[in-house]
Amino acid sequence: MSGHVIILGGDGFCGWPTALGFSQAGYDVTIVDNLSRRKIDIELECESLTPIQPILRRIKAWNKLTGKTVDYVNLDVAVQYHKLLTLIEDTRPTAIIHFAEQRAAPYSMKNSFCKRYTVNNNINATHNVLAAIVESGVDTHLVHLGTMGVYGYGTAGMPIPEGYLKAVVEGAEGPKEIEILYPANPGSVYHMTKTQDALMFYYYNKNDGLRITDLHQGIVWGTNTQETMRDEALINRYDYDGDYGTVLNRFLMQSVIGHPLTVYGCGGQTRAFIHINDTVTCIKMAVENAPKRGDRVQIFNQATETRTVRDLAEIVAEQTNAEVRYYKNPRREDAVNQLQVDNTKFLELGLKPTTLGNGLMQEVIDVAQKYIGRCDTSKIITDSLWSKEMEVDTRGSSTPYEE
Ligand code: NAD
Ligand code: USQ
Repeated sequence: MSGHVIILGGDGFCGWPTALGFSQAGYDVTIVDNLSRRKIDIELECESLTPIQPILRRIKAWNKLTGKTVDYVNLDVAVQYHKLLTLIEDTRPTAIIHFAEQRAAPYSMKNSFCKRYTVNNNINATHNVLAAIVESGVDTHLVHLGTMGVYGYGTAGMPIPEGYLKAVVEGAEGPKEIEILYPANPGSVYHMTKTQDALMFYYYNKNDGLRITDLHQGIVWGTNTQETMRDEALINRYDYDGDYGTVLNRFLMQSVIGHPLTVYGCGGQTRAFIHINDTVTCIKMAVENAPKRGDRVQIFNQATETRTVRDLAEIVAEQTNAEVRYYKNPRREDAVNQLQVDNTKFLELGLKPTTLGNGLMQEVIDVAQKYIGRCDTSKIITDSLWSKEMEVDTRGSSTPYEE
């Protein structure tokens, strides 16, 4: 395996282990990141539970350990178009992996500044990459991290297909089968930007023949991969706060510090999950199975299992004796939904899913235990609300809110 990959957002939670995974596999890697996520830590007065090192120190530690070089370019993909274009022209990458977006749904709903920042950043970043690939003339493969949330989590009565939906429409000459992009149904401003990304991919693929893979990823859990575990200076980010912490990693950290598990509503929300190891594996599979020129946008569902939030809380409580509490849901979402996800494409490529039953929850608990002194408990309860009428619930209840 060889070639050059540019990793946009390579300093982030998914991007950093992906960068090391590709470097380990023999690729030349260039990380692009404007460190905006680290700046949001300062804005929110909250840090990763794990002590992540500055980007150049991380890269130096990797080089010292392995002899491998990873390049780093600080640029804002949403703003510094010409710097991005020059980088693509100079490096002529095999693939560009695009993680460089504001990814927290609660942060995107916090206030109008955060809504506008999320839209400006995410949509301009994606459009700049597309326009720069066209202008450069480089035949590269764009691999984008999208989200399961583009589909909504509606009870479709069938597994959510991989991007495209077969539909029967009433034509002039009777019923006709067509295939359309699965209808977009975003649940936050953040998720809305991902549905816009999908349209931009559709257009640039149709108009310019760009080769694009959109990975509709579920909620990522875990912290470390084989590579980030090799030295403390390589440790990955662990978000636990009410904006950036995702549900399973939050529950695991809460169980360690003795905070009740913060189930929103009745916990009947079903979501799709994937372990960070599988994120890296899937992205490698996507890069190595690029669409050919002329193929439509390739869409994979990048998730390995679905669970309700209540199930997750029960599993964590059973393993750790944590208390489960129910909080008024700060989000506007269905109290209960079913969700089945078709992930045949990655399974056919050989993915062996890491599920909750594989014992890796203990590894996350161990990481949380090690760094628990860094936790600011005042950041656990979210104050990001989906609408003005909602209230922050700091106390919770021992019984679920109505379904
Ligand atoms: P993250 O916030 O940890 O990483 C994103 C990185 O991109 C950060 O390092 C940030 O500084 C950088 N960035 C953001 N905007 C940029 C810009 N304009 N220019 C340059 N760099 C920029 O997020 P993550 O958890 O690693 O998520 C990465 C991608 O995967 C996101 O697009 C997200 O939507 C998607 N995703 C994440 C999850 C998850 O559970 N974490 C699940 C599904 C999809
Ligand atoms: N939830 C709780 N308690 C908590 C935190 C969350 O009950 O303490 C619930 C939420 O209400 C929601 C579910 O858990 O129903 C998932 O929330 P989350 O914060 O773990 O995940 P989400 O907001 O959906 O976003 C995350 C990533 C995002 C990615 C998305 C994939 O931050 O970048 O796109 O997962 S997906 O959910 O499949 O759309």
